[in-house]
Amino acid sequence: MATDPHRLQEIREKVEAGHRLSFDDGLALYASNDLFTIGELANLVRERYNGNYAYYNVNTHINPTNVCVYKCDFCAFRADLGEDRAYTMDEAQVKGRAEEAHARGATELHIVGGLHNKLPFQYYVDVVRWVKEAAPEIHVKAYTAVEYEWFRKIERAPLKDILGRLLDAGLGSLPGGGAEIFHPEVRDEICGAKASTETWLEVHRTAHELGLHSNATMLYGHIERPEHRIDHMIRLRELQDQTGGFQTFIPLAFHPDNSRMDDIPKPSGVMDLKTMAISRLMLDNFPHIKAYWIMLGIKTAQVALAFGADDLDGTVVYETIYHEAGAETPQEMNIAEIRRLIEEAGRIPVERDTLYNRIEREGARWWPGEHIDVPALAGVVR
Ligand code: V47
Ligand code: SF4
Repeated sequence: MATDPHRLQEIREKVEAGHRLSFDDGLALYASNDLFTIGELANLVRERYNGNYAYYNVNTHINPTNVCVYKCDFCAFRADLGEDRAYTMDEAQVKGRAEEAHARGATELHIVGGLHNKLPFQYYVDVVRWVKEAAPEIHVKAYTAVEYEWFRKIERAPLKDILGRLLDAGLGSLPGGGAEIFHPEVRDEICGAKASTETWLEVHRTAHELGLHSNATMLYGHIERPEHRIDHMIRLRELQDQTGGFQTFIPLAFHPDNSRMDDIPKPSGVMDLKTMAISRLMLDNFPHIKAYWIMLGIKTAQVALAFGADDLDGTVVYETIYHEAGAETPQEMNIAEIRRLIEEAGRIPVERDTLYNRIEREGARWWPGEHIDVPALAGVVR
């Protein structure tokens, strides 16, 4: 049933007063077809937190192996050991990528991959070490909570030790992958074998306790319903209230091609923009909301800058996970293209590093400037 205008007015009053939205408010927003009002409210919060700025970074992805013990229904990236498509990068390949990234002026390497049934934990530590040997100043954002859970299993060591060994090798922060949908009605169905919701949250909590920052994602547009999405956001909001360690929330649009869920159509433009906006409204304690252009498509990502998003992610080179699943976006955008998209959307482009320090740049040479603070976050009334 569509949401009546009085209900949206109630939500508007809460948003304008900086009051926290409830589970029911989130559902009412999803039930509404008034995309303009939802977008306007999200934009209000977006501008309260991040003004007219839109952030991007210069980064590259490394997926060290696609061999994975799990078989998540939505995944088109994984392979079995011995299959033709299966690969595992060696030291020279990893270092080659890091050197190339350094030469292009990248500030970040985003490293995630499969859970290989034969590789020891030391391999994953070495990947981080190889990158730092080849390009010491690059920030390593590595491994999802699902991978950390796997490392804990194969190494039979506490999470703090696992994270500690990776920190010693040069780990800088954690990406937000592996979250999918937390609600068991969906998680059990699409990826029940891998790290549970509780474990995902525990990994991020532990990382935050060690002083690391991390991101969080949500995979939407498949079998989940609005109540599962809102539940997902509220679980993240609760952890963020306790730790404050999350930087950015990234709603990930499901890409069906080559997956075991290829009978499901891609999420629509309305779904993409609603989810972006509702994320901004529900996650009142997250400083940033990212429109990951690789999966949203460049055009939707640009429009999302008016629907709650303040970040476009990066130049991204060598993206595999989405392209295996049918993403038609290019493998990379250059800095000039990203800045033009942002300016055309009426925003001010700001290059940031992974930890949201402004980047000063001359060609491939760069150095971090001041931290991008979001003081308005403190004003949320819970
Ligand atoms: O966890 C896998 C998703 C994630 C598909 O932290 C799919 O800055 C859609 O987490 N269709 C990995 N999604 C990517 C990720 C990420 C991306 C960009 C930035 C950051 C960040 C993190 O990709 C997986 C899963 O949720 N995924 N297959 C698919 N067919
Ligand atoms: Fe493996 Fe990750 Fe793909 Fe699941 S999403 S099958 S854990 S690579």
